Amino acid sequence: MNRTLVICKPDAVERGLAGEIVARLERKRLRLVAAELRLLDRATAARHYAEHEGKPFYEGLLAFITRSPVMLLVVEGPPETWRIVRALMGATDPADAAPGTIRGDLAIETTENLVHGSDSAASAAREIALFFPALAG
Ligand code: 3AN
Repeated sequence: MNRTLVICKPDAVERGLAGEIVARLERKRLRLVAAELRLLDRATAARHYAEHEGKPFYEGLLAFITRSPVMLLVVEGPPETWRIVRALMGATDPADAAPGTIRGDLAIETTENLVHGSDSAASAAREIALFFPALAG
């Protein structure tokens, strides 16, 4: 089986939508392997978003993701599970996210778009190792 990382971002937890997001993943038949509510520190968030360093939205992104607890999830499913999660999430900009997706149904801003999902198999491995080192390998 294949695993990927999902983050229900601070806006999701603040709005009481973590359960809705978990339910959508479970209804799709993805299996929860790990789930933890955690307040991210800046250093961990910076490692997670290293690819965005230097972009105009980088500081705001770090401030947002560390402002209140996130719900970290590892989910398991068939090969390329990360692609299944990305399809459920919808496009990064909620204006482009199709109805029926998490962002298409529940988000209205690119900055506060509820959810993160690994964007490749390599990212999934890196992010699982970052947030759940005991599951790495
Ligand atoms: P995704 O979350 O769909 O994987 P990424 O990895 O490109 O998208 O971006 C990570 C996060 O950075 C987004 N979820 C969003 O919060 C923020 N972000 C990306 N692009 C922009 C942008 N043009 N303006 C503001 N925030 C952005």
